[in-house]
Amino acid sequence: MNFQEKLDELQREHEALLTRHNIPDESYNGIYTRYRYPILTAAHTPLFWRFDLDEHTNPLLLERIGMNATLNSGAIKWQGRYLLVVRVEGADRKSFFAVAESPNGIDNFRFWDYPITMPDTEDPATNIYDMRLTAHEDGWIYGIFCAERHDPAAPQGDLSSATATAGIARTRDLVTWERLPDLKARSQQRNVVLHPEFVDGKYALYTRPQDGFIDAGSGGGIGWALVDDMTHAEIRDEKIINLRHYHTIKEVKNGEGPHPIRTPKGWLHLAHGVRGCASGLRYVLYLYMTALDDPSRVIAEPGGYFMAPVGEEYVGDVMNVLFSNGWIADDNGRVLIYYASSDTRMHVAESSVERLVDYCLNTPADGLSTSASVETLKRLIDRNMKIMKR
Ligand code: M1P
Repeated sequence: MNFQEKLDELQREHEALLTRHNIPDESYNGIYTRYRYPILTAAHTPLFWRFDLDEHTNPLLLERIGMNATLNSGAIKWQGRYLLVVRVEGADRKSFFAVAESPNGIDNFRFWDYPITMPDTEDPATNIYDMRLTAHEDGWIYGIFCAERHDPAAPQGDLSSATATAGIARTRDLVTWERLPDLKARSQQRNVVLHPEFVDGKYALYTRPQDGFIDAGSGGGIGWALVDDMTHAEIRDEKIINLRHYHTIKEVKNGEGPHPIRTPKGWLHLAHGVRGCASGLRYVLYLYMTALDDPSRVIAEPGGYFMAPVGEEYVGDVMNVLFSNGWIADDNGRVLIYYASSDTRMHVAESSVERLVDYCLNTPADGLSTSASVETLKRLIDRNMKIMKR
């Protein structure tokens, strides 16, 4: 095959992948429906990001810049378009942000031509990732993400210790971004999310204080802090609003996903919980709700996970991980949940505000022991026995 024939073939295959129709999965729980095909993989990135298309400089048509993964994506419905700010990870292990757009939120995602140019602060980060998008009532779209740097306190020769800080930027068009100073906080921070409305006249942040880069340690759980000014955001007071507990899906750590959705019955939150097991850390997704008049007050939390890896979702760069930092609530109540599996690829699941609120308000809470779980189960069986005997 000559250069042009091979290129034509690559383009045909790429186009077929990008335009593949997605199909709802058949398994049923009434709560959500997964879609069968990943919506974004490394192979979805444009060929013109990966190949030098000039036959003179690349006569063998070699891939020049490898892409490794498309994962933890922020999401927003903007001007009627479904947009993801995708964490794309290159073969060089550097993550960057790039917008992918779909006409329906389910399939046909296509990357915009250029990745996002995110300005640096005076202290440039080595790696940035996991953006949460918030169209705030102040008129800006904010992106808060993890800015990772080599730990200046690491012993000489230790090239893996790092620090996590919340980087902050804002935009009006998702093309041009104004970088604001990183969040000032006493501890390291990841999974920081901006609430979409002012609370007591202030910006409200969901936080995740952590002792180290990986270890949440004494952090306690998902935190809450009010901030006067996003152009100089500083956490002075932080309280933990969603705690971790022994022998639960979030005993090791947890973190807020995307910003919560306002519903008539309260703020609907999506988060991830982490536990340890013999094969390493296991990341699952869970939901909880907070009060409309006080988004920091938990009013419902179903026991257990909402979504956990299934099938190929178990397998990837970091196994046994589901992670979500993006969802979109349509005006008709449909909710599209965008999640990554095993730090490798992006998926979508569909639900509705009605179903998710019902799930939150009517799923039994975690009783925190085997005997409590068995009593909860027996109560449901008792009620169902009466129905079945009618
Ligand atoms: O590898 C799983 C996840 O690990 C981290 O999650 P957390 O912030 O809860 O510690 C992040 O690095 C995340 O990007 C990654 O998906």
